[in-house]
Amino acid sequence: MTETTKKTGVSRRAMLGGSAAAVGAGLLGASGMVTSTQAKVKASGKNEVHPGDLDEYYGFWSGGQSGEVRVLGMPSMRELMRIPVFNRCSATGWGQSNESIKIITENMLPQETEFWKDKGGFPMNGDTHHPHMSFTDGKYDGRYIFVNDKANTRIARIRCDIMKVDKIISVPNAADIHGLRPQKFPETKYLFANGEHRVPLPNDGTVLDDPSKYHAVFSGVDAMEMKIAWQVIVDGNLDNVDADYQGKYAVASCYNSEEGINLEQMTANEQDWVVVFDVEAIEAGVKAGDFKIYDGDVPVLDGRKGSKYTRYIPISTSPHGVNTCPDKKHIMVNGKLSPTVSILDVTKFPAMFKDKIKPRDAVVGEPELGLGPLHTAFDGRGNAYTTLFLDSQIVKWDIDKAVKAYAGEEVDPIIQKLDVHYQPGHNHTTMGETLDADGKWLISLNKFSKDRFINVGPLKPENDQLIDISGDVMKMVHDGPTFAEPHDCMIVHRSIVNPVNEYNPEDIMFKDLVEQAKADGFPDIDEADGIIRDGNKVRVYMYSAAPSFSMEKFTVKQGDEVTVIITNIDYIDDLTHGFSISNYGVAIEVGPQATASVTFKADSPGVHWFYCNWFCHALHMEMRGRMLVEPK
Ligand code: RUQ
Ligand code: CUA
Repeated sequence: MTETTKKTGVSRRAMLGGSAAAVGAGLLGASGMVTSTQAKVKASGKNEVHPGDLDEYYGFWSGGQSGEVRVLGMPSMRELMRIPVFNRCSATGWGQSNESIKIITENMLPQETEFWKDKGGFPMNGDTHHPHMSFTDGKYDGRYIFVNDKANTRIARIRCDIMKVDKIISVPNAADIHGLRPQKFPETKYLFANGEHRVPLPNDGTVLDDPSKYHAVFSGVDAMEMKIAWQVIVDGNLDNVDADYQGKYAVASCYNSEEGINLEQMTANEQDWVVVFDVEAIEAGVKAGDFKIYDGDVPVLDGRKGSKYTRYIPISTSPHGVNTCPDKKHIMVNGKLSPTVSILDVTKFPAMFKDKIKPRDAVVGEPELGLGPLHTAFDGRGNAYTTLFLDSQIVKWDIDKAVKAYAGEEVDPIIQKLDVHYQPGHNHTTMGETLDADGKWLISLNKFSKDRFINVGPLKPENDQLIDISGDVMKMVHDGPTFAEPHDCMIVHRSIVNPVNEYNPEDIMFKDLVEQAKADGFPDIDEADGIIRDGNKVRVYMYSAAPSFSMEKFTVKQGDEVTVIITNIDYIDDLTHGFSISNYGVAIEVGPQATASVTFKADSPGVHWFYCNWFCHALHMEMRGRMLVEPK
């Protein structure tokens, strides 16, 4: 055994005897409740979207460790688009075009810039978990999608008009952003972001193997500015988070109140907690100067136990998902290791903060639902749908009855259990995290697909199952394989999202290029065509109209730093061009009416064809030219 396996107690043999067996037992369904097995279903047809017909909803799916966000049509579950976010995308040139590199790097912390300097400039990976849309008055407003990067402690914002990222920020002081939620009311002023792991503050090597000096940090991010507004140190770590419909609080789950560093220590206590953050009190604390500055010039307040900024509500060990109900009153805390969901009543929070009631008195229900409750979704009709990871089921339950049962009435809140395949994490209903929850469809994001698809080798897709919840019973209607790893998704009615068909040449995203072109003597970037030499820096301007580039060839010298700036002057729907140079590793997307640029060093002499790499015309293959690189 290596030192590491000895320390954590993890070995192949231990795993087979322990956790694998627990999962196996979970598969058998230990709860004994009445269940609906719909392992094989005949399509009801309701979810079918015929060729030429359009979906009713947009689904925004996180791409997990692929680092991207995906757009699906719902209920067809057809994948419509991929939005590169924290990944390097070969198709679009995200991570290579100058415009994307600027977005990725402009808000890195100085020490990150230094660290990545000789490693490509920025991280090439990401781990997206929680995509959420901006809110106005408790409803989706169609402006932005926000998503976290757990792997490199970042948050990105996607513009819904063009379905591209416009901002990426690094979060100082915190480690590994996991839970992420926009404020719901009156609008998304803040994003609430959980630093999941505990680290020293500052994490500069002064403190190392002394976990008692590690902290988890909660961040309030100004969502429109994409700047960290304030941070709060908490006890324990931070997992998931949601906001209330009053705009006053955020609630974050904590596993590992023990502040342990291995599995045994992290699960030792019977109880963990959720932390409730009082947003107004925090803002007042910032105003009053009750903070310290560590890294990144951000006010950091102390929200550990006893602080006026927070309250800690005890919950059975290792709670996970936090989901606010569209009834504006209840927030569900999913038990994970406990078979229960704890129902918090937000109307009790003011009294809790005034210490008129104990934190635990904010719990008004705690139904026992089954093994491994992780996340809960809502239909707007008083029902909740909770994923049971170990039982591989979705349980539908009545919120009102659960509250009554807790108060002592003899009522059973459980309505139905439906088998899903297999091991669901998140689930999500149509419009379910807003006041517009419409109770039509439920998605179960299952972590394992096993036998549901023809075998593609040891690495299998996940299985996202579509469930019809419009009637009294849940009905499974579709299996949808997805690649790594949709942790979470959100589903929004198509009337709210209104993307454009072409870029606006005046858009802020093109400003730098338009200015540069002007300075280089091209007052109209649509007609910019020519070569500007500036020492060993060369700027090559051309425009493209199917099926040709304005320039048939250009000549540079070996060793030149070449920037190619291309404007796509086509303004026809769906007419994207690309620009690729053979054997130079260069490939970028140039959308209709967009300008894009890429910079590379011309260190390989000879003839290099450049060509359009997005199929655009019958003569797309002919859309090409030559870069001639004169040897030194
Ligand atoms: S968490 S499977 Cu990353 Cu959303 Cu619960
Ligand atoms: Cu332009 Cu292909």
